[in-house]
Amino acid sequence: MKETKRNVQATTSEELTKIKIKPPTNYAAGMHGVKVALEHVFAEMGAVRGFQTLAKLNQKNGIDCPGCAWPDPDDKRSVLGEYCENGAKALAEEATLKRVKPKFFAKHSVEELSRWSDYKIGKSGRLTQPMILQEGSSHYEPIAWDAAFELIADKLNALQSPDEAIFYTSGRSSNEAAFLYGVFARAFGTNNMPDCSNMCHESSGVALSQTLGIGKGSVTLDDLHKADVVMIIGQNPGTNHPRMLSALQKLKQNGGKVITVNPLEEAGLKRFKNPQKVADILGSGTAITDLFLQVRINQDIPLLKAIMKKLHTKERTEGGIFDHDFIQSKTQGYEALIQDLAHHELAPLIAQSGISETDIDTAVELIAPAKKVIICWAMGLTQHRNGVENIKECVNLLLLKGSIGKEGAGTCPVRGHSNVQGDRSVGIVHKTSDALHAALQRSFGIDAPRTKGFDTVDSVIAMHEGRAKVFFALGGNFLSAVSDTNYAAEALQRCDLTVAVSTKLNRSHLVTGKTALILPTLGRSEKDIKNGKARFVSVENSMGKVHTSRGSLAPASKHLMSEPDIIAHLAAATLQDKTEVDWLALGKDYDAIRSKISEVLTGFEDYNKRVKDDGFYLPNNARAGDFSKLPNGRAQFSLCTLPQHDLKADEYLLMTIRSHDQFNTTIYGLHDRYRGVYNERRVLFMNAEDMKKQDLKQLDLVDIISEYDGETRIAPKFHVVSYAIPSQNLACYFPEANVLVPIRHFAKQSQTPISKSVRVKVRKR
Ligand SMILES: Nc1nc2c(c(=O)[nH]1)N[C@H]1C(S)=C(S)[C@@H](COP(=O)(O)OP(=O)(O)OC[C@H]3O[C@@H](n4cnc5c(=O)[nH]c(N)nc54)[C@H](O)[C@@H]3O)O[C@H]1N2
Ligand SMILES: Nc1nc2c(c(=O)[nH]1)N[C@H]1C(S)=C(S)[C@@H](COP(=O)(O)OP(=O)(O)OC[C@H]3O[C@@H](n4cnc5c(=O)[nH]c(N)nc54)[C@H](O)[C@@H]3O)O[C@H]1N2
Ligand code: SF4
Ligand SMILES: [Mo]
Repeated sequence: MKETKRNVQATTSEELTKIKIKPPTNYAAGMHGVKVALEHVFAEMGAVRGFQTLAKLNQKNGIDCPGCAWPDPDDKRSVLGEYCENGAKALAEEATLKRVKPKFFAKHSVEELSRWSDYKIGKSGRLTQPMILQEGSSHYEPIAWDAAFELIADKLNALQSPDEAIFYTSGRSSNEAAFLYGVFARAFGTNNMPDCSNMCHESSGVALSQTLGIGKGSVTLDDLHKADVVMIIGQNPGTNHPRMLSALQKLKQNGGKVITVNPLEEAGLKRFKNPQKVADILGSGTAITDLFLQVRINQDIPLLKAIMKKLHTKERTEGGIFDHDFIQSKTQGYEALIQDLAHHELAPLIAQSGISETDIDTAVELIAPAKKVIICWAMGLTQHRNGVENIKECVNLLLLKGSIGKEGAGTCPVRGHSNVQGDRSVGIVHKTSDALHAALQRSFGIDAPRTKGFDTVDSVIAMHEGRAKVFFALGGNFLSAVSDTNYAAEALQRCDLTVAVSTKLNRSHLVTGKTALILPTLGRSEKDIKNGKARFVSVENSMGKVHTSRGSLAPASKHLMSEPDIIAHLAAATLQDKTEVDWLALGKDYDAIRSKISEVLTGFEDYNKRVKDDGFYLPNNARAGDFSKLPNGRAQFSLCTLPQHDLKADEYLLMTIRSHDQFNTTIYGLHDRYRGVYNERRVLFMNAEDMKKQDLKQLDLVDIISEYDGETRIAPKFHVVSYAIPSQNLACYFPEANVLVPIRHFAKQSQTPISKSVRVKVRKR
């Protein structure tokens, strides 16, 4: 048997010598954004096919954008196009005309492919046929669908316990596929259902459930237009949720103010040139941020405490700042919060945040008179050891202002993957609640397991320790998305079988279990036809609205199966007559799946009718101002502790962030236009003074080193780029930097890896 050596991470990109640095831009979108979008679409999809498909993106009865989870307007949609540059790139990536056929796999060994950069791997094209990598083999070979399902069923049924299997989900699956998958995993007998949420907004879910009784945001798109003040903390919408800028533009036109809190002054939050407005294209666009607070990494809690302390002082002297009616009738813990604030001295809070007192005073002046406040956030708050408390501190401020449960106010955790919120709503969670247990029993005759399953961190450790042996992924790129790449690679390689249901090739297909399967599936943009009938799926956006998505392109290959069909076949092959469920019938008919969802889950009553009509909002108690399920029927104030990092003189906190040309581990291109970086991803953004201290010049090559629990992790060969970032703070891109993130370091309560505050040193090469 020939041993193959797989690269778990391509350490250099092909373009290493072509790096070019320009000053960061002052605005987002504009005609340049349109040009880049069209270049991607034309190159991958062809012009006519591209234009026709773009016209259907995010339109009613059209294709839900496969990019982020930003919502579409409820009423009118823009005829000029209801998408952004990165939505177009996401579509182009999926709807490419390039194909990865069996010939491709016969030509390139797995070992060879693993030496390609992530960019080159992703650009190979769409997967076309089920493929198997037999134990000891160097190349993938075609396998028939039935044989693939039989092999998976045999491996699953040979396990000593169902808990030796893991069923991962990435957030692009439809509600229909995700629901069936969750029912199958529980019928098989495990709650081991990690999902990308664990690495993403899990901290938001935990914090919001505990304080407001629902693990989702409370605002709608319309609220965002109507707020007095919107705070955007730890989020880069210009790149990751670009259509949010149109909403912020409307807010500004209505007289609302925007406060941005971020270690980087992201271009998209400076100015927005709406490509649909002639005046914007010709002129300088709309200024988005009124006040930029350049917080040090993970020092949001000291900043929020300083703001709340100053608001409280104003409340005592002037009055009318806090909403006492709301606080008295709807909340619990106000006195304790005020006492806690009194224990903190203002000066050290301000010093710790890294922001001047003048700027904090300006923030207080903006927030004090506001009656309607919204706080938006994303990974800049969730991916820290204190990720849950970061969000609880935001909730504290909103509760003081009575800004929950009324128009123009509330929480806005901005979700990542286009259906990550929906997957959670329909049962992708690593535990089974009492209500779900009872409903599954009633509707499917299934006795779901009661023990808590593995999340992503638990899964990696369990595979590494040999406690899990089969890893099945419904989408995603687990190896490159999770922390501690080398450890995760060892973990996956110890599995007997890894299976990936995927649209495109990625590194998780190359660093695998002893046997590996690729099951190619339809993308959102493709027609899903069964027995001559077109089927549609449904998804939930970041603001809790469930709606349809209908593909319109011819499938990338005639061998593709839809995700619900794949799950149905998996379940039928594995469970045979162990359940009464007619899995294959469900896989064929999504109306039947939706009827089951109506039976099992509250909020989805009459699903088929309501989703076909115009979509519907799921119930949201926080939006309704109903906290009756919380202790004493009240929203909860929380006492949050200050983050402690105690960095030594030569240590830094590193945040691993997204460039403008990627979608998570999918690399669309090698530029990060707004930040002025071209042709290279291995860059390390560093403060100029810190560079001087370390005797580093622009574009010097360095290794980044993290040391945790006596173990050293190294990310080699990064170019230093001088950037306006606070001292002792650094930034670079993931997935390249994931080798540095220690698997056992994650947020308390949510277990979200500390991807935004990794303690590192920098060594010149
Ligand atoms: N084009 C594109 N769109 C995407 C994605 C993509 O990769 N590409 N990914 C999708 C997914 S799954 C997600 S979850 C979202 C992610 O969306 P974001 O959370 O916007 O993505 P990140 O690049 O991780 O950026 C986090 C931002 O937080 C800031 N930040 C980091 N640490 C801190 C901190 O301690 N405090 C504060 N206040 N700010 C901090 C960073 O400077 C950066 O601006 O985007 C989704 N949309
Ligand atoms: N260091 C660091 N690590 C991070 C983060 C960070 O900020 N820093 N962010 C984290 C976050 S927020 C997230 S959400 C995770 C993302 O983790 P994942 O969701 O696992 O990763 P993606 O890169 O989004 O997955 C891309 C792959 O999904 C497959 N795919 C695309 N569309 C479809 C589809 O329609 N169906 C199926 N079946 N497959 C499809 C393609 O094969 C593609 O290669 O990464 C996390 N990792
Ligand atoms: S904002 Fe998000 S959902 Fe909307 S078009 Fe852009 S990528 Fe797609
Ligand atoms: Mo995410």
